[in-house]
Amino acid sequence: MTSAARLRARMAERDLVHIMAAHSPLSAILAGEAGFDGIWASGFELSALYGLPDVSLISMTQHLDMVRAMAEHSSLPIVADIDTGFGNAINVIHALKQYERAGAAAIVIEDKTFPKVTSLIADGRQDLVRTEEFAGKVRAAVTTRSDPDFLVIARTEALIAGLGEAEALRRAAAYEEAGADMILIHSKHRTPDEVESFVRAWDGNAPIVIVPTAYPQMTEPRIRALGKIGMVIYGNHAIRAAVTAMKDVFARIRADGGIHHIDRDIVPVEEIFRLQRMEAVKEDEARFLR
Ligand code: SPV
Ligand code: MG
Repeated sequence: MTSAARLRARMAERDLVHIMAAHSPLSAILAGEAGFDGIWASGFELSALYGLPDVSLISMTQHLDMVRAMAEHSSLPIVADIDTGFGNAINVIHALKQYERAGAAAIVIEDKTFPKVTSLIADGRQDLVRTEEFAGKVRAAVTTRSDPDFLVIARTEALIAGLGEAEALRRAAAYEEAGADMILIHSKHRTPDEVESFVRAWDGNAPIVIVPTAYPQMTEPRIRALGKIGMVIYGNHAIRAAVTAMKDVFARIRADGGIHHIDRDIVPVEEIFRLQRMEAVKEDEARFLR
């Protein structure tokens, strides 16, 4: 069973799948152990990991290498955030083949111009490509996939760009018509009302994907009550958790003048050995080292 088939099966058995951001094989492993249904190979998180803003600076190769590494270490399906698809429909054709081979289960492409600007930044430059142009990119992706289960998720940034609900609905309908399996609607409103209004007005068949980073009040019971939403992505909580923990631990070591207090508050090194599967190395040593 391909990872795309596993994601489809999970979606069929649950009304809502929850997908956690990851930026490394280690964070992907932890997301798996926490019980999430899949991994969001977030462009924002990987950019931040490299100390870069999320403005199309990370190359496809860098992102793809990370997707491949995560797929090797986690059995969770990967939803790959490929931003604008690295160019036009021709670039999308190339990208789709690469992500399919890398072991991803889905790609999300967004209707912004390349280079894009991260969505949640205040007063960001948010230019969208023409609806017809983006529908062509979606069609290119859908036509290119060799695994029929591989999901093509079309993301409209119409609300992020301030173009309003009617434009968001018009674009979403055009992308579904072009073959998108799901529609990701993104919003940076601090309350769920913008997204809730879109979801209520959506009369397409494609299930909706949301990324409620800006409006965390949108809990899973509230999402379920709304209906039509098949996937929730927790977009940047792995990198924010890592930053929170490192800042706290680094500051305490400086303040304490040593590692003597912090030691009992962080995981023991044995926990890292477990995550690295050192046990398997020991077993192989016993079997094969002569
Ligand atoms: C990402 O995590 O890279 C996303 C979500 O695309 S957001 O940063 O909110 O646009
Ligand atoms: Mg992104």
